[in-house]
Amino acid sequence: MGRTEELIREVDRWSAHNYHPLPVVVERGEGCWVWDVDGNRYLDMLSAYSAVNQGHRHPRIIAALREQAERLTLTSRAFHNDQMGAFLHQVCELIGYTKALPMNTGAEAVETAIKAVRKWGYTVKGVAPEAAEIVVCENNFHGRTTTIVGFSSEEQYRRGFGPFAPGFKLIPYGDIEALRAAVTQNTVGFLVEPLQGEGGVIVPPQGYLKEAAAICRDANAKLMADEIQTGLGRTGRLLCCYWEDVRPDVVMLGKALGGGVYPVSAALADDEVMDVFEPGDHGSTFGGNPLAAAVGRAALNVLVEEKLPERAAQLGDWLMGELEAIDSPHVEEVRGRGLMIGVVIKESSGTARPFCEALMDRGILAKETHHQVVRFAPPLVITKEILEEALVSIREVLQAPAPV
Ligand code: IF1
Repeated sequence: MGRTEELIREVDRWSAHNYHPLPVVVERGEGCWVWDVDGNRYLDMLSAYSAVNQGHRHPRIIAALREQAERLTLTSRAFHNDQMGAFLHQVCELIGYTKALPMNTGAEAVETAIKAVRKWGYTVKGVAPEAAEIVVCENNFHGRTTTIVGFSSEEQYRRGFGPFAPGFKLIPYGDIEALRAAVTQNTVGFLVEPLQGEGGVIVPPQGYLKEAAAICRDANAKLMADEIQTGLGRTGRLLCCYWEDVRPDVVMLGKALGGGVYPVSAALADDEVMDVFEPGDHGSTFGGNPLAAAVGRAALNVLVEEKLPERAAQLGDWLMGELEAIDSPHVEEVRGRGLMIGVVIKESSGTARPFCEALMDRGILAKETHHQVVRFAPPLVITKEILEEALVSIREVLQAPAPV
């Protein structure tokens, strides 16, 4: 038995079976590339679902991790540390909000935003106790906690995990009239991905976010943008909302905020929302720890100094064009923004998974989403030359008979 099979068998034996990974065992990563245990090199076209925007093991981020690890890694928030203030100052100034609350995972940033907006609803807006409502969209993905999957429209994410928290109203994504109709005096927020990732790389109609911001303003409700996957350059702007010049009331960041080396997330808002938190209201053992803060600062520096959002915009436009130009009997649509691209496979050609396996055989790691979509989301440090090389294999796979 080869090393790959041996290691997959060990995972199969000792891990809960909560994923169906591609049959590849990665042991090393650098920039856009990863190597498996048998020494095969692959182009990473998933970037750990946009947590590796800066590339695998970016030297400046690794240096920050190492340096801080030599000094101090964790104190809890029971004491101050010398890194958190500077990190939150940097992220607030970069993204343009007066305060941030640091957490670890994206789901924790979403839960933090939900708690903040609900408490703002009760203490500032004057919503009756326990009556706060947050509007969310069908096909959403905001994480895996029971509160969050409670408002998922994906049956599998909910099955067996109830009962769920009340106070959420589902509407169709991209349908501005549905939002207008859903808002009531008890609405405290509209939680939305500016582009639905897991939902299948769904770009909303032009003007949707702008209209949503206006409806929220008129209803004295908060526009809550989940930029955990779309933010930090992924779609070609620092935030995906900037494509419509929209400044959400609350922004959730995660994934690439940790530079692909450490879980770092945060909820950002202005004082009117953030000041509802009082000492002891909310927190987390690791949230805002010095190692996360040092890594987060380096992750943001790389993002800005290497102009990763601009790269994603330029390379993404070109890549979308190249993918659209492929004459393939299997492609229904190519959609996305920046370097967050989905190639939709026709049902008549089967599902996206076999295409991902065929790409893996050619040294490209991509992941399907929602059965029919091959997602392409390479690290934003990728070059046009590397993408041109990848397109040779992508064309081969998309122009060959449908893989089974
Ligand atoms: C899994 C999906 C992507 C996210 C958005 C919050 C979170 C995520 C927009 C929560 C996380 C990850 C989670 C991971 C796979 C991946 C994923 F397929 F699940 F849906 F990216 F599309 N908001 N997405 O995309 O952040 O708590 O994970 O740090 O759960 O399978 P997290």
